[in-house]
Amino acid sequence: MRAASLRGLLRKKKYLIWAGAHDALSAKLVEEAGFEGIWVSSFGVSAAQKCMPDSNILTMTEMLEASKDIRRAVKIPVVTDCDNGYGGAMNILRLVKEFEQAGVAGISLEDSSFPKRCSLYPGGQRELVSIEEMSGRIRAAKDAQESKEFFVIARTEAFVAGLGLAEALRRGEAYAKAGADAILVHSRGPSASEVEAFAKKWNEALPLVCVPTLYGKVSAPALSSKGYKVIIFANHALRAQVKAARGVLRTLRQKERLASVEKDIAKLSEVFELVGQPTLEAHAERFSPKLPKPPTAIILAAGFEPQLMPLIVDRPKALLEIHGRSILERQVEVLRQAGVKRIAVVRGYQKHRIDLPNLVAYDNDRYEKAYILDSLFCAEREMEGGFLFLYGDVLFDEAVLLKALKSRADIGLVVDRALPELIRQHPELLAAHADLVVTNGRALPGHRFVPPRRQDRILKIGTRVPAEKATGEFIGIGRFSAKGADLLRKAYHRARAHVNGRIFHEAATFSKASVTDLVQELIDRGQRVESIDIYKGWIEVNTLADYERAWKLVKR
Ligand code: SPV
Ligand code: MG
Repeated sequence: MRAASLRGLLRKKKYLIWAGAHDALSAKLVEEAGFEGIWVSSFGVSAAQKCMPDSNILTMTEMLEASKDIRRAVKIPVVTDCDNGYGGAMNILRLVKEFEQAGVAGISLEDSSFPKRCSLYPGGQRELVSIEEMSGRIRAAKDAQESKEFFVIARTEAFVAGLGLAEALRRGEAYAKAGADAILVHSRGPSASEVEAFAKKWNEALPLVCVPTLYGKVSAPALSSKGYKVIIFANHALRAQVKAARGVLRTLRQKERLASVEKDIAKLSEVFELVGQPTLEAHAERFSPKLPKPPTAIILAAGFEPQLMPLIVDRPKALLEIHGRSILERQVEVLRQAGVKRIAVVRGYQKHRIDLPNLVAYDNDRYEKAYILDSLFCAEREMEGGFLFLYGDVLFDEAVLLKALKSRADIGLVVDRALPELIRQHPELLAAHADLVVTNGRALPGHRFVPPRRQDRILKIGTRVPAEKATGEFIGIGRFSAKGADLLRKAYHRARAHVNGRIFHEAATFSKASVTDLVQELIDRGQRVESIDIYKGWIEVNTLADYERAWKLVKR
């Protein structure tokens, strides 16, 4: 297909200009600049990919791999410079099959003997193979191709070897007779006179190709007017790269500051665009499973709790250790196990003690005056897109967390529905400050509990909910969807602006408010707040007795 389009272009256009590429990215730039074809230069690939001289050191397969990468990156025809065919006619039989199958539009074969020297290298004797041998190479190439479109350029190095015009013509004519599709006449300049003289005497119908590297003054239209159909600028992307990279790297080394080179380098977005990053995103959107993004967890660990003195004389409550690991460490471990990637901690009292790796820290430096709701809003930035919050003193089973993470509620609070049973059996265990809730449904008294299929709504929440009316206890974990987070934030800022010094639900002032006060505000305004039901599986550490109990209950 590419070979056909190469032939189509040759028919359609007065002349074609190809540019050399040494890898997929440079090929992309060649295409972007509007050239009609890619020349996979042996000089370029040797230099750029292996930093080696162009002297038959690279193998056929290395040039093939480079050509495949390049072909994949562009739509325009790709023609590979296959030097002298890497051996004899037998090698060329294989070579053509490989390149044709790789989707390369054509190849070029030159009449230098093995090992060749790059035509541009100064000095040195150039040895050419006999006309017969080169003709055999061409016949082998034409015989091996499967499609009639595959394009074989025969290149003579007669001028480069100092053999003169007559020999160059003799060779060109013989190669035409052997079946070549075009003749590349190479010359080391310094002017275009050799290639012009050749074209003047050229009587065959075959198109002529030239590579004007060392006779750079002449323009492509001028060469075309002399009879050249394809003009190849073989190594200019490579040389531009060397000069630009060398300059930038030297400056960078000297100045040790990125700003010194910013103007001389491509923008990141340019590179993103070139390698198809926007397509990648579109593909991810189409083909990758849409996994819900785990929410950020915000752990509230700012407060100072005098009832825990002197236990917390040198650390915040969240750092109390139980069997060698702090509450915070245990929380983080369970969160990570449940797939939560981003964890923020709001610190306050003894904040410098909280220094766990991979946690994002926020500080409530006014923790003595601004309580837990303000602490939560220190991490307001983390709420975007939905979040989970945890009080810094709860220890819980992984199942509890998984339930919170699975909840589809816009606003859901984890509620222990074993409460009525607890009150009935051990009223002394109910903490004085417990956040009790009233839901629209109630757990049936008894030993077992199955959460309702449709989650109950929370109607009342707070420490002043009478125990006999309560149907559950809020455990200090809440889940907000993106929308829920939005609602919460709006409610917070609205209340903050308006409440100002007056009581706010159970709080004497807004800055003393708890998260539950704001949740009650949302409920009162008609917002649905769901109860994420659990049945036991958690404890809190709020008193010395709690702490003692935790040592007995929590596994080592
Ligand atoms: C190449 O680009 O590898 C060529 C052209 O063969 S030249 O380097 O001029 O020989
Ligand atoms: Mg070459």
